[in-house]
Amino acid sequence: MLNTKSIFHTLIALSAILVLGSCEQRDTKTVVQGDAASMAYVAPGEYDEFYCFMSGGYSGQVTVYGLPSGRLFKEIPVFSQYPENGYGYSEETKPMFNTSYGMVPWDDSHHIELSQTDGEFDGRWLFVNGNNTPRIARIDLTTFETVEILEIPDVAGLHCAPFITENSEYLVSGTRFSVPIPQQDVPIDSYKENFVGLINYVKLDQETGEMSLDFQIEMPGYNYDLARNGKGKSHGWSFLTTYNSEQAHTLLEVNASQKDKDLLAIINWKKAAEYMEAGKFTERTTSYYHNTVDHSTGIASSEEMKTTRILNPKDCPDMVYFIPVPKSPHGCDVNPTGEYIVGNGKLSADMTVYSFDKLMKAIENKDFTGDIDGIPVINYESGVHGILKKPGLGPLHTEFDGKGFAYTTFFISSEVVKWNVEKLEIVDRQSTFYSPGHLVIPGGETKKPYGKYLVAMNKITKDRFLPTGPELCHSAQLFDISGDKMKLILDFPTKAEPHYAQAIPASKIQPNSVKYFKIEDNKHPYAALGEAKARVEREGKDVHVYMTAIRSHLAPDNIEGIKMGDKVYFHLTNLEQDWDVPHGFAVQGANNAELLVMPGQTRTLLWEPFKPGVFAFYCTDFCSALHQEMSGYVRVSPA
Ligand code: CUK
Ligand code: CUA
Repeated sequence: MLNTKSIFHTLIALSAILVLGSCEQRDTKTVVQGDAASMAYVAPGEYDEFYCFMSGGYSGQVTVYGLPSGRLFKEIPVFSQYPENGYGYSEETKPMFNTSYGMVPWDDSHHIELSQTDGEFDGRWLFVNGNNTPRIARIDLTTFETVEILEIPDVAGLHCAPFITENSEYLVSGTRFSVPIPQQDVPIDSYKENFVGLINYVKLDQETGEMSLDFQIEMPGYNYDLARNGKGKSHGWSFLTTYNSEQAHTLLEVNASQKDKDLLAIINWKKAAEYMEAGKFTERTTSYYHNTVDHSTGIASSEEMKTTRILNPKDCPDMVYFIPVPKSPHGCDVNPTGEYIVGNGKLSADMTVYSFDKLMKAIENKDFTGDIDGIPVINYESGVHGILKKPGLGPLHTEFDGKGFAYTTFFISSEVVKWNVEKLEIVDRQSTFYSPGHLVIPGGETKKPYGKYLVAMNKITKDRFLPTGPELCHSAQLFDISGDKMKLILDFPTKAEPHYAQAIPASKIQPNSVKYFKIEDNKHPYAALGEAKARVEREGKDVHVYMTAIRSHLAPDNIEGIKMGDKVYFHLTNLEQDWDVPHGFAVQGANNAELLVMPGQTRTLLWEPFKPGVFAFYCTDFCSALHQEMSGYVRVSPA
């Protein structure tokens, strides 16, 4: 029998071969079926059937695609500045980046999560994590704008986030890296004594979707990787994969993968909520920011929060459990009925499927093999439904089609495998090009998957598209899964590196999409709600230009009286009340880029004159036949 180390080295060697050598072009002509083009074809003027939201990975943003066409509709800026629409440059949006670490205008986003009602997507909000500087953002799906960002305190790498419960009660997240809490200057090799893991429960306001950090559960210093919440019968429970149960602090000699098994954490969050009610928490002083956009003004502002509430499993019995999971698990996915939990061990040759009923029985019978820091460890055999033997190499993520099948990506062997969850039988496998990470089936993580399509998001692109220098777009591949066999029907490029994605029927979003903001609802303090109100007001060194834009002029268009040392605030209100008529604004030498203003909205550009003279400004969005005439001058005189 191979020992674990040699299995590990074999896997590493295999992956090295794949990465370095064997991404040779495979003949996909035999894979793509004759009618593939018509299956992915959406005729001019027709709409796609699904919206597909993809995380942006290291871009920190979210992108919106249509399925089955694979057409890119929009990039929604979330954690990073975005020149296309001025997000993070305008005075209204800058506060979105405030954190307890200062202003952080670039992050890494991995997982998106659509809001749910009764275990199905409801099309109201989209949540996404900020991985590096731990945060969760909320996007309003009527406007496709980021409207809220909540920092999560005392964690490092909020990778395991944000996973929603079936009625959008909570978003669950876990720290990827355990760290000293509170942060302090300690030797790194004091990891075992000083480093702590936290699992965070963010409560959602059921009406507004607004997030608040309800409580954090103190956990052993492991790495918490991915989570899913139960549904149906398992509603009320969270499941999280962990790795590095060795608590190693250096990966030299693959410290973190010595053990044969890591642990799956199982949390009864309803019980946790009861402990909160009963006051079983301790309050800790900390600092984190909550940034929200005021609905009536469109202005973001930040509030610093100073305390957090901690539940410790030692004081709260029957709240947290562990069960062994094959080594270095990554994905953790719950099937539509809520009965099966799939743990994907990246470095294990097999996949373990847990049974919720069996787990509950084991807990009831106290079928434990011991405990870790007061957290009972469930006997592995008692919780397992079965093992899917040798399905492929490097299983990462699993989604479901609602017909009893699971689909798992295999990073190392570059394929998607379809298997029967109940019977643990493999029924189909198809190559992907190359090395898929996550995959998405519309509704594939909900109680009622829509099935039909599967998108594999590949980590390696190599030769799939025309080369664009060293930086290649990432590659997504669309499969038709309506039949017994998966059919590859389309390759399409993606922006940055999508990790997870979710897809929802267009009918759940399209009817609610806002076409413009109503001018009478605009309560921005510097709005000019009509061209007659356009004016310039001076307050000491601050000059406020109340500017309006409507096809086809900017008012005022000649501005004088500005002196060196002034700060000029151009508050541009777009007076249009029609769909698809933004106006742009750019002023020469602006130290702060440009603006793009949606109909009915006000946006502000801060401009600090750099030398005396007369400088041009103009609209940047070709808005009418007189667009080129939409311009003006600002005169700057010596102080
Ligand atoms: S992760 Cu990237 S492939 Cu950040 Cu969910 Cu698995
Ligand atoms: Cu407004 Cu061009």
